[in-house]
Amino acid sequence: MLAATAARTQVGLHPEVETMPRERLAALQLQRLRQTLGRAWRLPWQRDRLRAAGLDAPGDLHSLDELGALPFMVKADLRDQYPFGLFAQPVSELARLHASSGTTGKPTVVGYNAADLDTWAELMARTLHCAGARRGDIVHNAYGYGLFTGGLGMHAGAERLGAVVVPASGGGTERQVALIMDFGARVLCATPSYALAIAEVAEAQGIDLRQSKLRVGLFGAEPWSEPMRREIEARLPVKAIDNYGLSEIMGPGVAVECEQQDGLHGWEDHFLFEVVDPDTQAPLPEGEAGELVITTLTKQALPMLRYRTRDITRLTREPCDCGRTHARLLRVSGRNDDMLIVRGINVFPSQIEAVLLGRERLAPHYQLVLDRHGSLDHVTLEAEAAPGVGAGQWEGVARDVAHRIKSLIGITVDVVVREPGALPRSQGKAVRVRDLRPKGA
Ligand code: DLL
Repeated sequence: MLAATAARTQVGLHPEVETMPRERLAALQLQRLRQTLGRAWRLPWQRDRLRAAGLDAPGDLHSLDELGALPFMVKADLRDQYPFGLFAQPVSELARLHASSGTTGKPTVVGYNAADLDTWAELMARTLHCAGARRGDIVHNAYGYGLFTGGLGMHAGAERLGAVVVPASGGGTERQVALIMDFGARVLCATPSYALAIAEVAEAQGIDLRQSKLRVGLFGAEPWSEPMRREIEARLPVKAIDNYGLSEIMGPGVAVECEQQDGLHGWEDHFLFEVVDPDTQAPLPEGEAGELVITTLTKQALPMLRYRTRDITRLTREPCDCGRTHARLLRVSGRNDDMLIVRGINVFPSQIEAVLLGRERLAPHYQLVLDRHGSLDHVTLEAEAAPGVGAGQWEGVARDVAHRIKSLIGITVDVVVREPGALPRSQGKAVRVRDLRPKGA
């Protein structure tokens, strides 16, 4: 009994919270949700909406079940109140601003006070630790530094953990390879597509990163598939760990896989997770795929209530073999906005990736080109021949991939195989879809 307790308390960087019994976690969540409502209440915009939903005062919420009656927030709310309209305190009291560019209109601006930065660093340290990073490790951080939350978020977490951080940022890939080898990094942080680009550049330079000291990879910020994980793990000597986050909620550090690689633990002492039907917004039972909705429980400068992430995932609260009690997100397959509807069939780029990757004669790079033929959407998959695969074979490879996509996903795509190196390489988030359809169609 004693031994079991001792073993249990060693799970995670913050064992007492990471393995907290679910009833205690729920009590903590309710207490923190009330505090968050109290902060949100300072904003007339939030107060009016909450009152309209039947809440007379922040303390009026008596159970987590009542959360479902509160109104959602969406990305447009942040844009409409650009730049600082949703902050619960004056901007002069904050310590940091980040922004995500987005493809249309104004960027989305998020703010942190000193306490928020402290919480974020703690959660990132916990996230890195959960992935397998330890104090004293050299952490090569190839996430972009700047307004993007990836670089600075990981950086603060690695420092808080007591690791040695190399602030490489994105780009200059040849130099990154040299630094990884020379400094002996044990942990690599990057988008999965950039991790592959690093591996590829190393191979082209005749450097075998499989002989490096790398052991842990924290890959996220974009959707990726199981075959992509296998591809990365074959080319780099790492356990490839998925981690998820978004700037509106905090940045990286919202959810991460443990060594089981079986779903991403969402840190429920800081966030409430719901999955809803994206069309009706009705709550979905555990295990069903739908839109992830997140409420922050400790963010002070920018409390977010029931934020509709547009990300599609499934949630489980089944116990995990690692001993952590926090719910798991079962991979984020993609954004609702990135979902293609091809002749009535919904498909995410990551599903096509899963069919494409691991084909022997193809390199693990691709782009989907959307076009319009008459009144119908048309998809072309641009794939790339693996080095050494002669042009005479490309057509056969293309036919084979088109056939597999048809039989496994049910959609018809044209497949074009291009010469090695023809497709753009990512330095951050990969661009998987080029939409050439006429605007407004
Ligand atoms: O990408 C934060 C981040 C940085 C996460 C580094 C992980 C690592 P944004 O730029 O605001 O923030 O983009 C957030 O990226 O809503 C998802 O659509 C997507 N995304 C992030 N992580 C994953 C993941 C950062 N692991 C948006 N799997 C999110 C799938 C992901 N999609």
